[in-house]
Amino acid sequence: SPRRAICPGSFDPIHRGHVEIIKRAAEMFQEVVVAVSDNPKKSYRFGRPQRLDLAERALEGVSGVVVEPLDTGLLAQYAADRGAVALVKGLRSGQDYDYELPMAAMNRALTGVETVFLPADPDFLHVSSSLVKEVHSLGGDVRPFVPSPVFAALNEG
Ligand code: COD
Repeated sequence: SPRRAICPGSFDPIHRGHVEIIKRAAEMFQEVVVAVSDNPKKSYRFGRPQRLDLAERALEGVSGVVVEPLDTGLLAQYAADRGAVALVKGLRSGQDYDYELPMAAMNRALTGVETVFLPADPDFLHVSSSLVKEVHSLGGDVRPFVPSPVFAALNEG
């Protein structure tokens, strides 16, 4: 059976830091599922269909990668249902690590799914969905940080 991994996230919107981590995961695993979450407690700039569509377009041509919705529910269960051996997360800082470590331990305790941490590429250490949205809304040029379909979507409204 294929060694499958999950790259979960809000992807609101997907940016180049995400794409870079997903491509590295695709080198390590036979199949990578990019799982676009929907948390009813979160308010998103882009609705889930658009976040899915932008992720698909940003990852076009990257082999071994599929984009799927992650419905409300346990990520660990979702991973187990798909037979995934690992979750892959990018780490930008010690703060990311402090946030991710208890979730990694909890997910492993729940279903045995491992979490693989990849250090963020230094070129994208400063890139996050929230900063992309803020900089763009204040008139800054975010083209270096996002795939072009995302730049177009940010300009649409
Ligand atoms: N470089 C490298 N990696 C990056 C960068 C960057 N510049 N920016 C972000 N990342 C990584 C993040 O570390 C993260 O791992 C991933 O990309 C996605 O980022 P976001 O911001 O789109 O996604 P989050 O952090 O909002 O995703 C949250 C999850 C969906 C993972 C989380 O809410 C979850 O696990 N939900 C399921 C509910 C559940 O099971 N809860 C119990 C958990 S124990």
